[in-house]
Amino acid sequence: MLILIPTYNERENIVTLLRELQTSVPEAEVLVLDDASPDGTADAVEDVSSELSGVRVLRREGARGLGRAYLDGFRLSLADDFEVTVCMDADFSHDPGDVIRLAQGLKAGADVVVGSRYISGGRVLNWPLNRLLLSRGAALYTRLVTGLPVKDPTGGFNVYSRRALKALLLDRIDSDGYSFQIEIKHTLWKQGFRIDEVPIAFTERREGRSKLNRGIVREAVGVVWRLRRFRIRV
Ligand SMILES: Nc1nc2c(ncn2[C@@H]2O[C@H](COP(=O)(O)OP(=O)(O)OP(=O)(O)O)[C@@H](O)[C@H]2O)c(=O)[nH]1
Ligand SMILES: [Mg+2]
Repeated sequence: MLILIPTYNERENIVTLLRELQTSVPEAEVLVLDDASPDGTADAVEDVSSELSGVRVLRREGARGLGRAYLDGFRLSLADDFEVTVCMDADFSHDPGDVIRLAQGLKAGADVVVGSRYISGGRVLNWPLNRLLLSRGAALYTRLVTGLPVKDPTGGFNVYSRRALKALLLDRIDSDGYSFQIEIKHTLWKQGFRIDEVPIAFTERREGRSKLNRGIVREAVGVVWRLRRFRIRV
């Protein structure tokens, strides 16, 4: 199992998270996908990697972006022959203790397991109302426009089978922010992969600052219409 963690200025969270992962999923390898964080996140990972086994950092250069970082991670996961690839945020919104439970969904026959805030048993803790409304609104909007039958399309705590990642990389993925999460799930759904949702409790980030901005939201608003056009054509 390979756990991919994209980071931008997560120095305050990443080392603690890596330690917790070592305890909860000792057999997993971890690849941190860092976009030249000015706060030295990549150096912090490198420092701790001598002490924790199976921890690496990819120092990305050039254009910054969550989607781009993940695509690099997917390519490396396939190149290294991992059967199971887990994606999670660095800020403790995603509980390291949930990784095993999510990964078990692949054993149950799914190709993609979505850690879901918006199915029965899922929860969001400590989010202001406006943030919750934005996220729930985005989920509803995506479903209405594209028909994607996933209750939490923007979530970033997901597990992919090797088969699904392979298919994904053959497709062209253009978006980057939240819409990247939507586009991946939409692409795999259109290709007929089985997507299961498993409830998670999502918590507001522990330390550091949010990278959510208007541009990311605007991108998502446009992307779902592009996905819909694609749906009508096929
Ligand atoms: N490599 C890379 N990682 C990023 C980039 N933007 C965000 N991230 C990471 O992606 C994950 C999700 O980003 P967040 O800023 O937590 O986004 P969010 O969860 O919607 O917002 P908050 O939790 O409120 O901060 C975190 O681990 C970030 O460090 C980026 O441009 N490049
Ligand atoms: Mg976050």
